[in-house]
Amino acid sequence: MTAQTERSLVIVKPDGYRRGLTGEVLRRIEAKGYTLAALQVTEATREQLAEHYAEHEGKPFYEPLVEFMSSGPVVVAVIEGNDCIKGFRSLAGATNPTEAAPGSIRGDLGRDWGLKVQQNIVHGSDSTESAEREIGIWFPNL
Ligand code: DAT
Ligand code: MG
Repeated sequence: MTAQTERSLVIVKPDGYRRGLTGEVLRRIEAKGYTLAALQVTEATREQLAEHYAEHEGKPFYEPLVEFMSSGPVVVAVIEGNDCIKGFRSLAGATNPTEAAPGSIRGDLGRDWGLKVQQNIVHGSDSTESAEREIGIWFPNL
């Protein structure tokens, strides 16, 4: 029996979009062998961000995070492939770009800018439950 192909929700955050890194992020996803199942440039609404980042509500970086994610266009993608949730988290690297390993998206392309929230170029779902929940927020028709 074949396992159902896993899906993950990836966002190129406003810093990545502004810096012209969308192609580089998508290139790494495709070079790794994952498939793009959906792709959209959009401006996130406050409602989408509140749902997306519900787990972080009340944390000191929550408001700066929502503000930052509203600061410009984002590119939202659904990627597909066996174990792609873990695989993309590995491609992305650690949350803190200073600590993210060289070779990872955040390690190669990100840095600490001394702001209240880390601007770390990409989001990737952290579990199958989050992935399905997040895909529902950004791609209600999928
Ligand atoms: P990740 O994006 O690696 O899953 P997360 O879900 O814990 O990390 O946090 C969401 C985003 O919030 C993260 O990408 C950057 C920011 N962030 C997290 N922890 C932070 C902190 N301690 N200080 C500043 N920004 C933080
Ligand atoms: Mg997270």
